[in-house]
Amino acid sequence: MRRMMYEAQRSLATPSRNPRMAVVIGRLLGVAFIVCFGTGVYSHFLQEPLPWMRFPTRPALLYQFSQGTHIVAGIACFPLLLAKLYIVFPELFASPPVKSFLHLLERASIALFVGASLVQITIGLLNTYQWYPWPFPFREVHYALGWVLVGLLVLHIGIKLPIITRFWSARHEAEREATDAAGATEAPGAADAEAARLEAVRLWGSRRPSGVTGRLLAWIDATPAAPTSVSRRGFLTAVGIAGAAVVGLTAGQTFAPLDALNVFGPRKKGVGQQGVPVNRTAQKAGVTASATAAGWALTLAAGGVERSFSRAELEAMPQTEVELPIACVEGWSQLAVWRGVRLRDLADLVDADPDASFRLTSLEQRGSFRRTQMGPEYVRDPLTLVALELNGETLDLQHGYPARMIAPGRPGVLQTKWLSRIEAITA
Ligand code: HEM
Ligand SMILES: Nc1nc2c(c(=O)[nH]1)N[C@H]1C(S)=C(S)[C@@H](COP(=O)(O)O)O[C@H]1N2
Ligand SMILES: [Mo]
Repeated sequence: MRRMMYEAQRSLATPSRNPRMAVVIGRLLGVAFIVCFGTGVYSHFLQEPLPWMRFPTRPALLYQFSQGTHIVAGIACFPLLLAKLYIVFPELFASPPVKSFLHLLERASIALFVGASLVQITIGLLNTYQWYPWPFPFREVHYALGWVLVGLLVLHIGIKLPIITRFWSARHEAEREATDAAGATEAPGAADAEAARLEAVRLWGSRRPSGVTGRLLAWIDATPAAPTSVSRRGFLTAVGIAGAAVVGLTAGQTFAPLDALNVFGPRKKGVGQQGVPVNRTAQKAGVTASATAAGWALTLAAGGVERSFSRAELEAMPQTEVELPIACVEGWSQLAVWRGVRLRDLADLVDADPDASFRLTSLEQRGSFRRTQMGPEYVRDPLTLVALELNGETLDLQHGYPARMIAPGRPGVLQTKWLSRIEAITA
């Protein structure tokens, strides 16, 4: 059995499978996880604020940027995680499998870490395609796993600290070179490594790239003259190309300059009524009749005061034009020009408390976005509008006609369409 495990490890040995490569990729993966966690938690609290929480309303593109970054970093996790698993795969066959109780705990925590990571990035990605082939609620599970992963990441870094410091501290440079040299001659599978190297030379050539890339590779590969360097370089190049491809071919759904390359992103800029993608249609929301009814009016309520406004009355009030994005939690976003009545003007007409939060209710009868909440920082912001027009035309039914909310720095889910009632919440 022991022999079999050893043989398995031996046959899997290749130059790119070494602790330093594990650290290099692991570091990038750690950064991507932390970026995902930070932007994810921000998105979470925007949607479910604790009572005392207030959020910045500038830059107006903040959420577009933070959630776009979440999806980009999340997508980059795919090639990085696969690369990392590739590198450490032979560890699966380590023998003896368990050396001590502590070692058992270490291996169990890593198994959990790998499993949870794969689930997290898979459900995240499928969510951006609005595909939910699982029986649990996405947001709750994705949120909980976010905390689990950060906990396991800290634990993992703690456990691996000896390896990490050995390969990153300049003070241990000499020691590192010594272990490398020993590893090159004594490691099991050295012959296989040599074969892999020759194959890599055939595939990638032995020329070293110039410029920044060359210097970066030289830095990563502390032994540039060593025969194994080419294959390591080839591996990193492959991971780099895979990462650039998956990110480059989707990031355009958020970051406009990359739009032309947006091949796999679930949404495309400019496609949809009035040049803006539509998330939930009026038909699906079941509001076609109520939204086009002649008697529609928007009701504002605060304290005991309640006033209703027809669309004509809203159109007769002072109008403001703003440029703000719809920035969906799913990662796509689209900048657009909106025109309508400032929410704070309407709030003043019903003498709402300046510190009051508002509750927005849609004509929609069911659905989780039928009711949303807005803190005073958004209510009082001069860019927050009850929008009546989009890109120079009457707001399309699909975009929330007769009136929808648009505010700076908020997730798309909170930009309530087909408004029917806006009320101040008294604490
Ligand atoms: C380690 C990696 C990741 C971590 C730690 C993470 C963490 C989070 C957290 C904490 C949230 C907030 C959930 C909430 O609102 O309650 C979130 C939201 C989200 N994440 Fe991730 N995430 C990761 C990877 C990904 C990936 C790979 C994707 C997709 C490519 C993704 C897509 C999303 C989406 C679409 C949301 C918005 C959910 C919603 O509000 O409906 N995430 N993420
Ligand atoms: N009433 C209502 N408003 C809604 C939604 C909804 O389902 N119902 N979807 C939200 C989501 S998730 C997004 S991203 C934006 C999309 O706006 P658009 O369809 O005009 O682009 O509307 C938001 N407003
Ligand atoms: Mo959305």
